Amino acid sequence: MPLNRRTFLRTATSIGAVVVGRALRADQDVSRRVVNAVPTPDQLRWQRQERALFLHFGVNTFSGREWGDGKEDPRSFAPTNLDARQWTRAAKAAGFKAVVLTAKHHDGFCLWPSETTAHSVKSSGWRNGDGDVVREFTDACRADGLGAGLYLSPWDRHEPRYGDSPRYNDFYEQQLTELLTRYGPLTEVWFDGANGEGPNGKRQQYDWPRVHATVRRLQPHALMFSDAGPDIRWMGNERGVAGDPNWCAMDPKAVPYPGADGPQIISALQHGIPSGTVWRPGEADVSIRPGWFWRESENEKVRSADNLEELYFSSVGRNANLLLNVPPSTSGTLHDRDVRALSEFGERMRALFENDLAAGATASASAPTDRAYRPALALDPDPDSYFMARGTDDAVELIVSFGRPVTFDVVSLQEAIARGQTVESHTVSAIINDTVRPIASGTTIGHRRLHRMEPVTAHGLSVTLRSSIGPVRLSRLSVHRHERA
Ligand code: FUL
Repeated sequence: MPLNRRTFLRTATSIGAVVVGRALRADQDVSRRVVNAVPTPDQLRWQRQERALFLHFGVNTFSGREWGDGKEDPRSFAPTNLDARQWTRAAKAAGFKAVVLTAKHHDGFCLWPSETTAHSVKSSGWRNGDGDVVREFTDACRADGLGAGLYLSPWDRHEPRYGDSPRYNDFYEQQLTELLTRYGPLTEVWFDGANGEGPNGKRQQYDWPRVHATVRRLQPHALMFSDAGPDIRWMGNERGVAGDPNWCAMDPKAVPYPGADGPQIISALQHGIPSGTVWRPGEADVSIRPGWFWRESENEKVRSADNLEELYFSSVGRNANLLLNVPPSTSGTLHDRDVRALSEFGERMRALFENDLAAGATASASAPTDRAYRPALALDPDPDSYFMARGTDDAVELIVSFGRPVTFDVVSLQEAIARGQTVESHTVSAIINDTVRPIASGTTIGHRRLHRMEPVTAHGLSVTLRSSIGPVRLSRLSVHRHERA
């Protein structure tokens, strides 16, 4: 049934969407031009953090397995020198703003003294059975001013109630409640979709609406991650590569539950859906090592700073957050090699982005603008001020003049995503004397789009922005150069 304007407005408001753009004609295609989801303040804060560290730690650290079978002896968990501050200091020094710890992986071993099971740190000899890794971790995050997130695997290979759906759901709810009530504010709760039981394995029907309601009630500011959101979506691979295009908006029906599989689902996760009614930005998870858990044999296979930079450009540079796994070793600390790679990477990113070579430039636009949205606002660092052209369906061109020759090899573009995401495609050209030469082009921008190129010396830039889903709002254009370039 076609929607008339009033019905549409009511519908859009009731589903939390906002209406943007010029006045609608009754015959306009509302699904494409008008509905535009926006982030909640917590999602916006999270997207601006860009980078988080992932810590896979547990009995697998000591067995060398990726997926424990739940039969591990709790006494095998025996870190010799656990130091959660070493984790958070390394994260902070490298520019990461939050850390997510596996409180329970698929083997069911709990890193906190849960009342729900004996399969936990309580039964290990570590700290005489009085230890609590989740407590030490959350305390360390707070001491270093980092967000704290927890991963609680729904799939549990130890717990006998797993597969007895209502009873396991109660057990899971109790574990979740312990984590949500004992450790202060959490920024993220991570639900992975893995279930390797196979066709003859136990079938557990999770009660996702109950899980989501519990997190919202007990930790209203914590964002929930899973393939199916509701707040943050999986990027569809574990290689740290976001889709291109990558929209933050999503159709909630596209991925109906965590762990749903199929090519269409992966495509929806990778790209989002521009007309989607919910804001569900992507998080790209990837490990610094071949495995998720630490293994001595992989110490030589830690990614280099160059490789970590590639990941940054393929995730953050394509409008997704990067969740980089750096697993603690059997000592309970991050291995020297991982720390070295992290700190080199962090130092390189700091040096690259600390100076904006477009600072002091002047800007103009191809279309008229109101003063409140003048072109110069795309050059100031305030993420909430933006350049927006008035009333045109054509491509908008922003022209930036440096007033001197500037050599750069990275261009960063950002949309004012607090108001939604609309740019569908864009081209960046260098203005060299009187010539204009295209140097980069792409699809979506979103929170950030990064372009790398061979060093270019130019007097200015022209950025052409095309949108078919709403007004273009460019919050920032900045220009950078690698130190070694
Ligand atoms: C997957 C798990 O099966 C892996 O072990 C790892 O935890 C990864 C981040 O999520 O679903």
